Amino acid sequence: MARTTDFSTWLAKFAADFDKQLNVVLGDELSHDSRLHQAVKYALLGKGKRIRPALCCLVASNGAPNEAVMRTAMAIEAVHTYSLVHDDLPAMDDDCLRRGRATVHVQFDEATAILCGDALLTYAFELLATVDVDAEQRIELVRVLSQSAGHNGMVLGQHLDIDATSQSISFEELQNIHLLKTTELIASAIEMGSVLAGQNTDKWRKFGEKIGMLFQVVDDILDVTADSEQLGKTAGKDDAAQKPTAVSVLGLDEAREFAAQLCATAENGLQQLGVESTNPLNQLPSFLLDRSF
Ligand code: GRG
Repeated sequence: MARTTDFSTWLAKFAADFDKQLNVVLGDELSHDSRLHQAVKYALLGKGKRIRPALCCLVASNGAPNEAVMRTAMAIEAVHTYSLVHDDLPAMDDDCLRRGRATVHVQFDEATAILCGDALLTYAFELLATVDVDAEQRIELVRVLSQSAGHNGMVLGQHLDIDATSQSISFEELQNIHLLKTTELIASAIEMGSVLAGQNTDKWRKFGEKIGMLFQVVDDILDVTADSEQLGKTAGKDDAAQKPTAVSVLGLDEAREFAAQLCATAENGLQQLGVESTNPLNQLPSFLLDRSF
């Protein structure tokens, strides 16, 4: 438990630094006096956990990012935030609460929320295009992020997730949805960190897949065990919307056991990657397993 608290402290500090730098960049690059720019800033500067940018920075630079790493991390967060804005729309999950406040279509309007998501997605690639690294690395960053977010990644996962609503699906089918909808982007944040660090991207990607799965299984558990205030989003939503989840398919106890197994596998993966003992990444799996928000 003490190790989890340490990581929480580290993540809170990282998120505060990240938000500060993001605020400056958005002030420079999204300065049009329009509802669209207001909506993008509202969505991006909401109180997110910043897990994905943190993972990129931890792998790229032991958590002490330079400007190129930070810009890459912002691009990943922009894609993630777009997915949340669009997922909350009436045509998808139809939610009114996100990051502890009104969703973008409730705060602004539906057309602005759609355009806000579009702007965030394209802005992510504008950010990446101007990351100050070798051209080959920059192209690799674009490849990894576009593949994980797109038609063979998160968007496909969202489509399959919508199709699976009210259906009875197998654990394997559920895992495939989780892999696409959630894990792809988390694993890519880790892989992009390894691209920036010039390390073996395949090994990091494999570790990222365990972390992404662990994140989603715990998300499914929290949906039934935590309340909306803790989560900053509507709790109990999966059950109400008849979404298949790790809990609905496996049951709560087995889902917890599965999460614990994923945590152990991820910890083992970290040892094999030879991560420095001072890197907070060592505490990440147990933090994700024990998180309550
Ligand atoms: C609309 C293309 C498109 C995709 C949507 C993100 C998503 C895919 C759906 C949201 C519902 C959901 C359960 C997604 C799984 C990923 C997930 C748990 C997202 C929430 O991530 P957190 O908890 O959010 O890191 P914060 O707000 O902390 O950044």
